[in-house]
Amino acid sequence: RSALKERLAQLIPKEIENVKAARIEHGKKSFGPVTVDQLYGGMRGLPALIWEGSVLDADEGIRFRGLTIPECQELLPKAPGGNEPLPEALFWLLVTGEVPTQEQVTDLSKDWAARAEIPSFVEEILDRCPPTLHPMSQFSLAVTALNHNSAFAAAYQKGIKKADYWEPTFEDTMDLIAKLPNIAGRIYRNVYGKGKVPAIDVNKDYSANLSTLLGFGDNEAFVELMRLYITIHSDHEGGNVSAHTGKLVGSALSDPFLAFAASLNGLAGPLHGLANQEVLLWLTKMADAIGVDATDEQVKQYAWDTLKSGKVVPGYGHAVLRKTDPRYTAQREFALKHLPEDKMFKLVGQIYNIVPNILLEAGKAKNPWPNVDAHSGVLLTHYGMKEMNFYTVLFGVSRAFGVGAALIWDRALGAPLERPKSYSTESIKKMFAGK
Ligand code: AMX
Repeated sequence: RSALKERLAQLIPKEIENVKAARIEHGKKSFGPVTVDQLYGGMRGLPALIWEGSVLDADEGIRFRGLTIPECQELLPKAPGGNEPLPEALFWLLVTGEVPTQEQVTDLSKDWAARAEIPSFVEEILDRCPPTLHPMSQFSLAVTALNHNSAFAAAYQKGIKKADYWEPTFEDTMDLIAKLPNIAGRIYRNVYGKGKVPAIDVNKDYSANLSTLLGFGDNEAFVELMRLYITIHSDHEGGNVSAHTGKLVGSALSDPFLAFAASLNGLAGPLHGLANQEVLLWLTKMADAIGVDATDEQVKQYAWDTLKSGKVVPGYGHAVLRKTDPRYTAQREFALKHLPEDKMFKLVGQIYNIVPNILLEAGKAKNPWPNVDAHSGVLLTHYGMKEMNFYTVLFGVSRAFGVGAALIWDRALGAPLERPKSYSTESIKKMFAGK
């Protein structure tokens, strides 16, 4: 057993009691009324899910098990000589609620490196995809196919007891996360003609291996960026499309590969994870049209033109957040430290000074501030990863950490099949007739 599984086995009985106690004390309490508008309005603000790994505050942003992003940067173990938290440590935190030791983090790095290989038939599936098939579709195909070797699916066929569901879920989640660098690396190299995927180095951390497989392993700053990137993209509470989809599909006892592939299909939408690709496209078109040294007036005009043509400004706005996303700020600080003179970074900063006022003036968006996707693409571009269609794959690699941790806890706590009630407009009219 890995150190993490050992710790989890100790925590689960306590947490089951904790949940029982919370339900006895609060189970019949109400969050307040549900309005018909919430049913039509994408369920905004509707309290509907339990998600243990993180909670999102509209003003302050995300906290992973109670820790803000700057607190994670300070408290979580780092690589020797590195400044950014190791995603291994973040995963440990999401799963246990505890900050791990350096040794526990190294144990996870080694465990993931040992599980990293993907079956040859999955390699073949990826190799046969036309390079014109979007990298996110390829990613989802490969993750779905990993279900072939699912420990959970096999155990379920053998009649595993409900109390033990978490164990094969844990194994599948560890395998899933471990295999993503090989999948992402293969997609990147196949689609953009970057040669063969090299081997994993069992003595390196997850982000170093991911960077090597993508072809950027020699650049320590890129490796550091990956550590930060995965950490901040990992989890954003339970209601966002990718997180909620994974939880929903997992509730049918579909194994973690099937559940996470569903998450990826949601992440591939332009209002969600694909926004990082859209931002780069938008920035590139802007730079082509008005240059990277454009005046504020030109940037203003360009943003207004986007809105007037009926499009959204990608990277701005959020369904929950009402202030600048701390994930944006963390990336901005990284850029200020590592690439302060980069022209595209400067353009992103200029847009930050201009777009919120325009969105306020336009008067529709409830949140005029930037989200995580407004920044990630320029950092990747700076280090030479210019293929914007690939960016959401990196978001997907990161999101497996949060969805995986949630799937483990859902099975440990015996979360039931999700089945909310739906209504037709006709039934709502009848229900409230004369009221
Ligand atoms: N540009 C232009 N219009 C925007 C806008 C933006 N960035 N953000 C919101 N609006 C508009 C909406 O389209 C909506 O218009 P409508 O009434 O004509 O349909 C109106 O403002 C009200 O929307 P909202 O309540 O503020 O937002 P929401 O909760 O419905 O949607 C989001 C949130 C993120 C989809 C939206 O802000 C958006 O489309 N942003 C651009 C895409 C983006 O950056 N997505 C990434 C989000 C983070 C992530 O998941 N990775």
